[in-house]
Amino acid sequence: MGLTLTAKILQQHCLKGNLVAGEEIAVRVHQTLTQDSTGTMVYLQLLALDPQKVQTEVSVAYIDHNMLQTGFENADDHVFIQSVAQHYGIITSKAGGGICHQVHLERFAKPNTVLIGSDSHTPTCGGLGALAIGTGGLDVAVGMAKGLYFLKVPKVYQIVLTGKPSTTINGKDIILSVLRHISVTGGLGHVLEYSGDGIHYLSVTDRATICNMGAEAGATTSIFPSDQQTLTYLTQQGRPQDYVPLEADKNAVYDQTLTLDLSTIVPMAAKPHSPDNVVPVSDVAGIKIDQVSIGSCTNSSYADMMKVAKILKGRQVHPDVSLVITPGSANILRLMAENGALADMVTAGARILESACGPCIGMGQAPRSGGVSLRTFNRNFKGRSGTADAQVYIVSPETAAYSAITGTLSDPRELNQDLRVIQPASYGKVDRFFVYPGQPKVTPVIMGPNIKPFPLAKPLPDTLRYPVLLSVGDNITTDDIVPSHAKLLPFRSNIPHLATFCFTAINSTFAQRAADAQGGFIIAKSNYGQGSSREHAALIPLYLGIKAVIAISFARIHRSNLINAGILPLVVDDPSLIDTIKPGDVLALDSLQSTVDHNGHVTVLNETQGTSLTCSMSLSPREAQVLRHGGYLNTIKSVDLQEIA
Ligand code: MIC
Ligand code: SF4
Repeated sequence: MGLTLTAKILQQHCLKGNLVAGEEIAVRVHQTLTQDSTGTMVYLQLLALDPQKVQTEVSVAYIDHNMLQTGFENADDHVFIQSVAQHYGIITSKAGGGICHQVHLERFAKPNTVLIGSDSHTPTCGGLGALAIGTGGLDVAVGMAKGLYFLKVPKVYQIVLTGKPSTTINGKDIILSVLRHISVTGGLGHVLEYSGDGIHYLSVTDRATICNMGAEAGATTSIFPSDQQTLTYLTQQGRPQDYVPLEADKNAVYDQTLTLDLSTIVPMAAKPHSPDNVVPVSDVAGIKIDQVSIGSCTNSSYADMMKVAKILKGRQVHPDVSLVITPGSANILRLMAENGALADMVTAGARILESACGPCIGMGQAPRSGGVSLRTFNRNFKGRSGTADAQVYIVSPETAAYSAITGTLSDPRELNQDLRVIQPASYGKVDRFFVYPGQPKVTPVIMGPNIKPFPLAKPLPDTLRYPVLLSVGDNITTDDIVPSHAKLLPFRSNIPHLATFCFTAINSTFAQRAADAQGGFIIAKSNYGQGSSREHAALIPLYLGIKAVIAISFARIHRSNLINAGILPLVVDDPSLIDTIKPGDVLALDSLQSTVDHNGHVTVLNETQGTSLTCSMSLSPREAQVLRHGGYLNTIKSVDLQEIA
């Protein structure tokens, strides 16, 4: 039986375990990336692990999320991250260098390597054949300290792309079409692996856009083969030596297959408030818009920027529209300045932002009340833009730029313009935003007053008896659990402060009630914890005394974050019973230690209703140990990782 591309990479880099779907293995980690909003926590954890130096080939600490410096907090965090990076042999990409995933693709990612990152869009680098996985911060800290990562062997979902896309089609329209088919849960437990004749028409950056938004399908990661397009890109980036050819065996066997004919794909839009709420742009054309925002790690490549510049050149942004553009890296911004694209944008009336996440993470550019915003980003969850009642549509840069001119949501095919971009033979580079590390353990760690210790759980007790503090529905995002915007991002290194905002958009009294109750449970439905990798969505409930989340299912990264923090992720065996548990009910869980050790079923006795149900956790032996010890960090301190793998 032939091997999938995913299996080939996992097999080569597997350190321990069997390549059987669902079983946990340990893999060698070649590269890690962090960004600043999750990074402060990662580096506090790395300090707790205190290796001599990082055990990876390349580790990069990007500063790209928390860019507003309206007080000392973000600036302190940046200095802290850079100082820890220097301390342990990590490269820093300073503020202004660009968005982590775009810069990593340009400068560091390599085919046939394992990259983990403390950001859910780390799979972007799957666009050039890396197995790139978004994880919680503690997993990245362990990856740096020990050079390994534990994951459940995913199933492989083959996505066959046939046919040739038209020139107005962006990778974004392709991944939106995939999401339309498989929804925000369709990738759970799978790697989305692309193949077929159509992939040869897709550049590495289009592929990166597609891999980036595989995160929105809940996939473990997404990956393209490494082929001529990969070699071309790496050559343009000045590192052809990093190329290795890589593809699945012809007779590889997949768990599922979806075939898409690229010649039939049309411009697509994800309507409010979910990335899988996808329709052709023509179905929603004519909606009056207030704001257009182009950029983010999904669509800020050189080619995307040049297509936007082509559309804007000689035209004018509609008087009722605010158009903001965020190039993905300092190098792209430099190229645009040199070739005149920047002038075309500004002349048309575009606002240019620095190379960073910016509006995508709510760092400014919140739309007006009830405003309609078109964004080339990857997530349009309610309220994420910073305006609770804004209507956010996710579209391609082509659709966004054309709509900015017309003032309404418009189909870029009407332009009838050749949007092909001639790539430079060499992209050149801007190196000055990188700070390369010197001798490890020489630079002192600098910690400002906003940086507070993170909470640690206690070893698992044998019984838990607490009230239900909150009951929520399907697809609760980590943005719902811990909101993220310009006012709160400065407190990512201050769990006690951030805790007061936990679940505020859903239930304004939760944080106070949890603090008063000194222990409790959360009840949820399907796909609890989708979206961001922020481990704050586990650490803050831990800080507030949450002992277990009982749900129908969990998103992958969040489930790991709960276990890493020492919170039980209980999956109800009969989903129809989840509604029998009401807020305020007192639940009792017994014999937890032996149940966790034997990966058995937990009986949840609802003392208030006089009913009971059972739950399971599908724990690997390592995860069971982690829960027993009260979290990953406590475990590593007392047990040798190699032994528990
Ligand atoms: C996001 O896009 O939601 C973020 C902000 O990049 C997060 C990380 C975070 O919450 O800091 C992610 O995707 O993991
Ligand atoms: Fe940054 Fe947005 Fe990408 Fe997250 S999705 S890494 S906030 S650009």
